[in-house]
Formats: sequence, structure tokens, C-alpha cells
Amino acid sequence: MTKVIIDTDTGVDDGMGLLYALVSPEIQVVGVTTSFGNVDVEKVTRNTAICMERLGSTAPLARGAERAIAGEAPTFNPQIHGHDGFGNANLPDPEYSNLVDVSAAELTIRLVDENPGELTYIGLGPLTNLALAVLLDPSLPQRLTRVVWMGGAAAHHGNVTPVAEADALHDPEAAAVVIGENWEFVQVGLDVTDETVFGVDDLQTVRQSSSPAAQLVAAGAPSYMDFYEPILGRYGCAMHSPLTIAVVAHPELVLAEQKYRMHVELTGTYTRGMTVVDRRVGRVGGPVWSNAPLITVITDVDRAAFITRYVQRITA
Ligand SMILES: [Ca+2]
Repeated sequence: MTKVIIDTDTGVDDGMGLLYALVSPEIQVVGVTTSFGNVDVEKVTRNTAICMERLGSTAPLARGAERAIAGEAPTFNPQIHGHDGFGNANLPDPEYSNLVDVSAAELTIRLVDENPGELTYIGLGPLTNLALAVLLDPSLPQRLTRVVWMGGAAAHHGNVTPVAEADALHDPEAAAVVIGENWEFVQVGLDVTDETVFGVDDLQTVRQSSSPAAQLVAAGAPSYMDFYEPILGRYGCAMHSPLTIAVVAHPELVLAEQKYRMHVELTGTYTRGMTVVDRRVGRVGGPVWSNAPLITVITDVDRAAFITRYVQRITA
């Protein structure tokens, strides 16, 4: 069993991922932290608390960053995740029984101290909270050994701009801080998540289940699938965050990965937030690239097997 801390900007697909993590025995969720991203951090924390309480999770939940580390005010697109950030599902307020009175960065440091060398950090949103944690405690990478992030793209277009993915663009400076640290960093980017689709048949199966996880997915997913329909050309949605959970819970679903050097674009006129990955072979890159952080990029997954397993788990 892999112990994980999940940082999330719930978000429909993030909620779908968090629920999947909470019902998967291969991983133990020891803590959850929230960040601005898909919606503001209050709505994110509300949606996250709802998911945790409905599934009976007793893990601590900490509210995190409301804006990027450079202070940039966030902008939100309610047409994607709904005004509530959960597909306009109109869910009743949670009790916030898991909420602790420390920041996301502080809870992260505490959990890593309690589980040195054992935790995998799963980032489903901007990397703001982890950047703040490592700025508070620069020794963190010695005890937190692996970071798995849904964000960016290596050889794929962006989703907010032609080259930038949402989580990367929400806080490029934080992503640059985190990626530059000395830990194993795994990117689960749009390369693999954008074409991993939860479709109309999957929704139908989920609707027939009375499990708490299935009921939440059935409530949140439809409007997100409406948003994706013209993008995908069929009714469905990209499984960004759920696939990232699967990379940790079911590593056998990963069919290919590559070690690449990567920088995050901070200043480009049209390219801010792009994860610039050096996929060249045999070229002389100069020190800017030969010294760039070396990360693991997931480049292929068993999409069909993943979707099958996701639906099985959520409906069980
Ligand atoms: Ca997200």
C-alpha cells in the first residue's frame, strides 16, 4: 500500500480522482490539501470535504493557497466545472469535520515528518501549496521522495492556451520551484490525460450504482461532459486527475515513460505556463538544458483498462 497526500483543486475531474483514491485499497490517503484552481479555494475546500465525508474518510483536510505564490489574482471559468466547481450539482454543505486549523503547507510538512521517506505527494492542481511547503522547510525533499503531478504537457498542446495546461498556468512560478527540487518528479500531463475519456456508457453504469462514490460522480460529471462534448466530438470527459491517481495506485497501467529535462516558461508572450520539455536526442543543448531538472514523463497508458477499473471501483 502506498501512503499518499493529495493536493487538489476540486473540480469535477479532481473530485472523480479523489473519490477513486479513497476507494482504492492500493493507496492510503493520509491527508488532503486544497488549492485555488478550477474555482476559488473556499469552493474547492467545500467540494473536497463533501467527497471525503460521503466516503467516510477521516484523513485531515487543510485549506490551502487562494492565489499564486507571485500574488497573481486567479481567474476562473465556471463554464468548465460549474459555478460550484462540481458540475452545478447543488450538493448540501459538508460538516467540515476533517478540516484542521493549519495551512496546506503546514499540514504537508507535518505529514511528511510523521512519514519520512514513505509518502507520495499527488498534485492535482497548481503546485502552490507544495512550493510554499518547500519554501517553509527547504529540507522537505530529503523526506518527501516522490511527487506525481497532473499538469503541463510534454508533446501535446495545452488546454487553456495553445501550449499551457491549466494547473501549470495557474501558478508557473510554483511549478518551477517544485520541479527544480531534488525529488523524483513524475508528470502525468495532457499527453496521456486528454484522450483518456469517461464516456456515455460509463456514466450510465455509474448511474445504476448506489455507492456513495458513484452518486457523487453521477451528480458532478454530466455538466463537465457537456463542456467536453464539442472538444472531444462525443459526450464524455477527459480523466485528468483520476488517471493521475491510477499512475500511483495501478502502476501496471503505465505502458511507457521517458526521462526528460524540463523547464516551466515564466515570461513568454504567448507561452507562459508551458512545460518546455527537451525531447531532442543527441543535440547539444547548452547548460540551460543540460542542467534543467530531469523528470519522468508518462507517455502512454492502458486507457481502456484504466476506464474499466475506474468504473468498477467507483460503482463497487
Ligand atoms: Ca485539477
